[in-house]
Amino acid sequence: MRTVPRVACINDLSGFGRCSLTTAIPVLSVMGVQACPVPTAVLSKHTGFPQFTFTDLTDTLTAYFDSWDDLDFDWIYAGFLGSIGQIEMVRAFFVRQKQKNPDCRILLDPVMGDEGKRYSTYTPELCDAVRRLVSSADVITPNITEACLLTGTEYCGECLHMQAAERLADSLMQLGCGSVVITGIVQENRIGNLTYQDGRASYSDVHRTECLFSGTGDLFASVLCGALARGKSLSASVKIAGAFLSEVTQGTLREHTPAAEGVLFEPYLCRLGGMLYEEK
Ligand code: PXL
Repeated sequence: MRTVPRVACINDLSGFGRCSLTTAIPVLSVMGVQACPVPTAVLSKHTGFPQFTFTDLTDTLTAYFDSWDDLDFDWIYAGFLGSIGQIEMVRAFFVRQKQKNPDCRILLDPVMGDEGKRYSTYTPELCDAVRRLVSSADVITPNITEACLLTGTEYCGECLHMQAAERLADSLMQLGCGSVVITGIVQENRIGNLTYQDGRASYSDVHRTECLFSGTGDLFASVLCGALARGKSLSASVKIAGAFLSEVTQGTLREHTPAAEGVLFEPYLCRLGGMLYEEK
């Protein structure tokens, strides 16, 4: 393993709203991981705002990936994808990188929606293409909405019995990924993540804040990716990400930050390096 692990971060760049690359890059850096961005689209604000500009960068991606042919990565972390063509290019990049480095691992956060709704840019065709991409991933981190969209399951809210969550995780595994983390499962005043790996499910939860901030899933996946790239196990990485999310969302609530502006993670970033050493 490199002293500083190298991660290709395939995601959009949203100028305002703390999500995708503006979350992944600082989080990975502070965790001692080199973040190498592949911007899939440039937005002035994320799509949760009433108006924003959206520039799709699909046409730039082939040359971008080609120029990385002399590089190899320890992890690839892919999130928001803007078009079907782009998903095919990302899949080709996965294949090429795995050929170059069989130890290269892929974390796919299938960013498609939240609270039972698809994001406005996510057409059903785009969801189908993401479903196909899941088969190439080692770890996927859907929230409940995304898990339902991927498996064709009816969405019945964020409260999920463990048996239903395990069934959902099982259906996701059928899509061909290595392991599954279903995020944001609500049980009364707790919120947790179900990890499904090697045929076994485990669950860890934390105190829940009432407000749902944009970009929470991106922050979770970024911390998870940082911990995994630093050699932590999947279950330890999920606990680190869950504990960090709990701390920052409580802090964000105290500041009365508008939910669309995202999780106020900046004051807490410096804690992340230390958390790697606390969780075995
Ligand atoms: O946080 C997920 C996300 C990522 N990228 C863009 C988004 C969103 C959620 O709204 O709009 C552009």
